[in-house]
Amino acid sequence: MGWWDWLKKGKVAEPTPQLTQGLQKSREGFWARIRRFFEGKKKIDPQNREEIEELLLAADVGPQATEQILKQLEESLRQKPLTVKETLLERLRGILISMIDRPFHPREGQPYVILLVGVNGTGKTTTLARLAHNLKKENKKVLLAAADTFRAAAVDQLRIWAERLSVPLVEKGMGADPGAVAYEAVQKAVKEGYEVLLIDTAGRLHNRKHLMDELSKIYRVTGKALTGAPHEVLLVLDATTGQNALRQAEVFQEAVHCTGVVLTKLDGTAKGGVAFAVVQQTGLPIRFIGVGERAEDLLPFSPEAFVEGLLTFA
Ligand SMILES: Nc1nc2c(ncn2[C@@H]2O[C@H](COP(=O)(O)OP(=O)(O)OP(=O)(O)O)[C@@H](O)[C@H]2O)c(=O)[nH]1
Ligand SMILES: [Mg+2]
Repeated sequence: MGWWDWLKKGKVAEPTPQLTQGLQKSREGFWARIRRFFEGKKKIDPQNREEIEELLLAADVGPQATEQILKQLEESLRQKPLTVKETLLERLRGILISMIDRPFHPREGQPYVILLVGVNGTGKTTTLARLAHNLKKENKKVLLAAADTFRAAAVDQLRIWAERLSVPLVEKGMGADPGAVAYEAVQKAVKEGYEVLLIDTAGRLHNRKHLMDELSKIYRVTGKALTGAPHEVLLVLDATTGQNALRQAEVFQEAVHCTGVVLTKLDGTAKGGVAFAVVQQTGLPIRFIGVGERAEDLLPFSPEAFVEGLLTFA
């Protein structure tokens, strides 16, 4: 299945070796403890309930998602007791999968406009370049826009990517009005028949209010240039920041209508449970995950493959 299909339809992707490798730290870290604990258990009692809670919290699942998992486990056992062969691990697996399996509502649009937002350093520009790379491989006509005009280095970084990928870039240099960059890029994409427009944005400005005002302006301006745009607003979160990512999500969701999450740097954490907390809190589907430094380390997200990557030893 191609990247374009994934973007437009959100069909479930297959597990890949990159995923298995990228989740190694988590699988061998906090999730190995969870797996060992659950595979030996047949029931939940007050004492091991507390232990389960501690294990999930330690893996960054967060208090609300942890409580939800525990409640669902208890409910599941009430409704259907474990068979002789089953252990709590199988039940946990199913609950975790359904928890992060959020529906994605595809939207129509040409050009298909994708806005990337998130605090500085989470991986917006890298994700944008990786998306461009994969879509270009499928012969899609891709345009980039440098709406992070706060730092000169941000525009330079995107220009380097654009050259490397042989993808055109709309830029107006450092200090330019990011709204104007976005507007111009959408107009160009419409006029010249681009299929995808990827807009990079700043992760840091003088202060948070300023950043949020700027993002909502980019969002509005994009919609003015093309009705229905942006079709996708990807909130990029760094998995290694754990529960901080949740606070960021809250702030960004107030400023713009996010449609999905990109969870990056999963290779850099032994916890990985933040995925459950993020989906539980934001209600957004995870669309892509970053599991390494290489271009091929951005992956379409599959709930089944993700949970397998955390809990299954080959
Ligand atoms: N290990 C690892 N590193 C990643 C991943 N995704 C991004 N990075 C790295 O994270 C760093 C920051 O990425 P950027 O794409 O520049 O982040 P940004 O959100 O654009 O940051 P600002 O432009 O400062 O707002 C880079 O060194 C990337 O290589 C990932 O999945 N795994
Ligand atoms: Mg950037």
